[in-house]
Amino acid sequence: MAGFGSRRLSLEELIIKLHEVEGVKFGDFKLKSGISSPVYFDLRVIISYPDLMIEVSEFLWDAAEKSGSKTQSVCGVPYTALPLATIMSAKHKTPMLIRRKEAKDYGTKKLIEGAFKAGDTCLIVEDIVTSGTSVWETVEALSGVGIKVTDAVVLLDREQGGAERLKAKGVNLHSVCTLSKALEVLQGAGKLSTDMVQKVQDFIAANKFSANDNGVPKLSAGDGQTPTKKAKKELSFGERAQLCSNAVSRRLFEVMEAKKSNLVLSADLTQTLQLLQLVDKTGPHICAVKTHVDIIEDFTSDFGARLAELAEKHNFLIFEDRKFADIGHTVSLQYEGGLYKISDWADIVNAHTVPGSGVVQGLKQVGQPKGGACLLIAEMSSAGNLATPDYAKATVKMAEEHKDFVIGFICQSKLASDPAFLHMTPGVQLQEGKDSLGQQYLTPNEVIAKRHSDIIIVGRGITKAEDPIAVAKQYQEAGYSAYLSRLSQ
Ligand code: 5BU
Repeated sequence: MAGFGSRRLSLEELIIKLHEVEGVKFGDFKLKSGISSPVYFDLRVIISYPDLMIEVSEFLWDAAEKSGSKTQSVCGVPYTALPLATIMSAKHKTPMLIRRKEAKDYGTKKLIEGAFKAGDTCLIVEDIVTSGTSVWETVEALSGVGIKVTDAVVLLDREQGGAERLKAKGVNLHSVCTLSKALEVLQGAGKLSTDMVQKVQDFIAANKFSANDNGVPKLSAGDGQTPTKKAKKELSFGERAQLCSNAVSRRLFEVMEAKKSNLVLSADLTQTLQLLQLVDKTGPHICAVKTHVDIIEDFTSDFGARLAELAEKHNFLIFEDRKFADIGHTVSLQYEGGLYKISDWADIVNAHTVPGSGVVQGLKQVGQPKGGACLLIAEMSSAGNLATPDYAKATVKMAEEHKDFVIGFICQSKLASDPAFLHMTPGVQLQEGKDSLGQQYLTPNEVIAKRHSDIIIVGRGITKAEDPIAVAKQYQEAGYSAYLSRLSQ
């Protein structure tokens, strides 16, 4: 294989070659965001030049090595960097991981392909960094399954603040080349006028990304060549998705935004067929279904798979309301095994915090490698419950200490300020009231607009309705419009 392993190009020659194949272009380009840029990078073209790809991969490997970072695996940010990471992996006998981007594959719960275990380290490989968003999304996907990422390597850093933003999140970015260096080389080689160099420098200076107040970068989605807008006071679900370091919470926020639903159906039915039929019919209106698998009288081992099929069909998540409440060892067995094998099919479970943080550690050990996540029960809806404000406060602290696995709370109002945490509230009906066994109901508007929770959990309000589909739609609209009214305040 020509050029494999034997470096022929200097960095200067590499830059000129990339310019020749139009991997970098100068002129007047309209970016996806609508703004005009004098410089445009499209490194996808290098797959047509195998020798150049090998050169680029070797430069990337060297940059990582020079930084002294040690890693057990490499993972390319999809898609341009995938072949680059593949070459690095093969040439340097370092295992590779692949991050799946397609949402529809979520149902299989395999967001990361390859052999790994929690605690493994991985080096991220990327072609260009602007805001750092794409690198960060890959870090999140990896950390969601327990893989540690401290370093990323990039061919070209556009010097628009991406490196600083990633640094603030604990990721060191090592670049083969900066945009300034590329300009300098191309100008020196007579490929670029002084005028154009100035134009590009002005553009970059005017379009820098900056870390937000608490030092955490506010990363925007999109083509990565667009600067973020100023942070709003109340973030939307879509914006909060970008701040999640856990893949499950990110996905739930994305589903809520896409389906305009912050309704969780509590499908408390005791017959499988009846339950699945209700979920299928109300599926378009919900962001998640909540189950109590131990109330199902005719449970069979394909229950989880059948529910997961509906989850994929209607794009919602599955939450098993198991309320784990024992020592870590016991809950890990309850979560993974027994009749129900909850960890095989539930995206989300929940736990009482009365046993202490061992309950979270036990669940995390089982759930994290499978892409599961957990909510902590901070408050309850039932009359006379013993969850005091201090208990709720201690629960928030426990969640903060396990942010890689705990994604939020079951509560009666917003408890934590971190926008990545989800707040879900049961005990909701269209009218306030109570049942005969201590359940207490608040309205969607009270819960979402006044108490600033994010999600309403509704059971009998829907399951006992004459027309559950129409009523589910009503709850969806009530919950989401309360959220929109809060956003516009
Ligand atoms: P309902 O039919 O909307 O009352 O059902 C509420 C559901 O939420 C039901 O499955 C309860 O087990 C669950 N729940 C609750 O009602 N209150 C709580 O504090 C917690 C869970 Br935690």
